[in-house]
Amino acid sequence: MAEEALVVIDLQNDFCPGGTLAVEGGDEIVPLVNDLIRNAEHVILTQDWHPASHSSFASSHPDKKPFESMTMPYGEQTLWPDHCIQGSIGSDFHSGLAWTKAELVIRKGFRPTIDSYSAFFENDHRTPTGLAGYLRERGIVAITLAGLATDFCVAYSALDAVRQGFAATVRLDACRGIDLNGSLDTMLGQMRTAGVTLV
Ligand code: VGL
Ligand code: ZN
Repeated sequence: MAEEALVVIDLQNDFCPGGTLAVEGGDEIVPLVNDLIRNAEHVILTQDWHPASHSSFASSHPDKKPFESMTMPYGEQTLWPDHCIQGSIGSDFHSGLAWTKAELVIRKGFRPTIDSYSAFFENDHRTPTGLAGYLRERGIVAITLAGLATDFCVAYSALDAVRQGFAATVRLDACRGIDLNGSLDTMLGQMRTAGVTLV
């Protein structure tokens, strides 16, 4: 039977106010996401999960500052403040998130030399997280996405979902964006063009 799943992206302390890579209003979506969780058939969470000194951290590159970018072997990479370090409080889910119903937690960004925005593939667009296979084996054909950040991990996940043949809906009211150099408009446009349903 065709099943649907809710995928909650990176609703972690470091992306909420007070965190090291805080998304404005990131914590405001928690009640909405909890409603979505309550009403979902299946719930999957993603957790940004970096080792200390991850290559996506500006602090790992002596001549770089946060929000600058640099060329990696797999392409351009934005450099971030240190965030979501494995096992840190910043990497924990927001304390108000009703996460217990989750059937799967996909961790990403754990390889030291490559970042991973998407829940499906790392930033080389080649290395899979295993999520597509998991969804297929479970008979899940459509996903709804919510979480942080709209223009990075949510958008990359939605675009990959469509490329992998899943129907994808983004609940914009239950997302918040970083908006770096117009990234929010850019990614909303890319999602619309790709056939992601934005509601
Ligand atoms: C994210 C930047 C770096 C996200 C994760 O969850 O959107 N953004 N790591
Ligand atoms: Zn990250």
